[in-house]
Amino acid sequence: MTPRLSRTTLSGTDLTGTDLSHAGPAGRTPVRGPAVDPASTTVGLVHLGLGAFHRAHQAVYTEDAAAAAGATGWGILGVTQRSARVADQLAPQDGLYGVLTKGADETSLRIVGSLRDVAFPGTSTPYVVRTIAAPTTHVVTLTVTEKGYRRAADGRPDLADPDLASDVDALAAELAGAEPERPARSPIGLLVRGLAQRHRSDAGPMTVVCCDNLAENGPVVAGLVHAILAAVPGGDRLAAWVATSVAFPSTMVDRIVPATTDQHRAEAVRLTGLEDQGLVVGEPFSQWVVEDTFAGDRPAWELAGATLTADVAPYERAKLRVLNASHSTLAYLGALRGYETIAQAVADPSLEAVVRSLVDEDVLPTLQAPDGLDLAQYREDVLTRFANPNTGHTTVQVAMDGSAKLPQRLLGTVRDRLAAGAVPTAAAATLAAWMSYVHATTLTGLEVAGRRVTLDDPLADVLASAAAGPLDGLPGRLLAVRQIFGDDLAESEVLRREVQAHLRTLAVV
Ligand code: CS2
Repeated sequence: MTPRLSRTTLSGTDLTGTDLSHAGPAGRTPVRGPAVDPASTTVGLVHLGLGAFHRAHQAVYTEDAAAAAGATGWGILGVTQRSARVADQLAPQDGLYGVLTKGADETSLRIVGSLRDVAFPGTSTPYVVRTIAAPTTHVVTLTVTEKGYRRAADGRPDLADPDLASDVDALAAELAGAEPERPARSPIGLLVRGLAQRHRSDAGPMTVVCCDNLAENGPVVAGLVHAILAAVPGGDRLAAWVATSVAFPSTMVDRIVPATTDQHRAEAVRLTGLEDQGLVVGEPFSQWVVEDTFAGDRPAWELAGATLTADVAPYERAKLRVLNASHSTLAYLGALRGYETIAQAVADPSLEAVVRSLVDEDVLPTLQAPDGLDLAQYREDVLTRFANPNTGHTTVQVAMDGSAKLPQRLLGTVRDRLAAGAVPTAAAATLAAWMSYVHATTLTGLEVAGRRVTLDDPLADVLASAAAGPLDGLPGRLLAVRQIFGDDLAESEVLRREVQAHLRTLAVV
């Protein structure tokens, strides 16, 4: 039987050093052990949302930064969101896991040692809250996906959401002196309860770093925290402390991280001789731009290749509008044509042309290039990354949660174009592709690579009923979902007409 990755089994291999050039058993694939010594690394950062993206991105930067600075206080407590699954996979491995990097021409694997502990809020909320409140903890990072923030249509916290409401109740009790025992049910609720405890124990300032694909993600999270505190009896003192002692820098995060498959896991076993249930996969490219407004200590992420800057907005906007919007376009059109992966979709010249029109005609006119970035080159680089045949990133994975993703990655472009008096024809093509996907996955049926696909979206029920009905009314009914489109776009006759025309081309209406 293959032994499971852990500190003990790892010490029995020759992967314990930090040698970057260690050749794996195959003699060609570089494989390396942790860059930090897990045994002497203590927790200084709490991460909420322990999915694959965090493990392939911020945890790697944090490990490299600690190694470069010789720091031992930047281990991570990783907190899962909805289930205990990832914590259960990683706990028996002492938090160790591999990142398998799949380039177009090369593969490598590294074991990451920065994840020092894992927790599931369903059973360990008091521990997580205590750790956020510890004076040795300085940073909380978040990757909980767009929908994880429980925002209502107006961007404010959805206090009617039962999970958030439960946390707000718990917070009110804790502000009145109760111990933080009730299991947290929402990441933002858990964050606020952790901050409350930190204030109560006078543990000093803290920085909350949102790493999700949201426009202006720092102010978004700060706004949610303050809106929750304004709604809770006794929240004003805590709000005053948050205003002066907690920083919410914005960030732009970028790395393509497909879902890990059994094939990836088997490849990792061949490379290390150890079974790894926490394995994640990523492309070689990785970028992190962080606004340098921290309230206290932070890892020296710049030593690991991150860009610390005064203004993240131009990077964030370019990435969301070019990369993520193109990704969604390829996901919807690709899935509709039966392509399993993004690489297959972008290899179809007609789909590549749709993406180029989107970027050139509608997105680029709304962007200001960040310093030193050539946006046309950026578009090419993004297309090359999508074409990497070895990541296996699926169209259906990127297609999920469209109702939460499109407002962030596409609707800003649509609004800016309309405000400039332009008709966003190309951006409307992406909306038509999404509508067509919603229609197919809720009504007519869609098969991708032999599998039936159903709509995976927090608003799936609302979208399914909006999709039902006479076909020529489809764009009007879906645009009328105001949680996604707001009043302005719901009522835009220009947009409806453009989407309708594209749906005719797609032969949907
Ligand atoms: C993708 C992103 O799933 C999606 O919606 O567009 O996860 C994308 O892969 C990352 O943002 C790349 O940094």
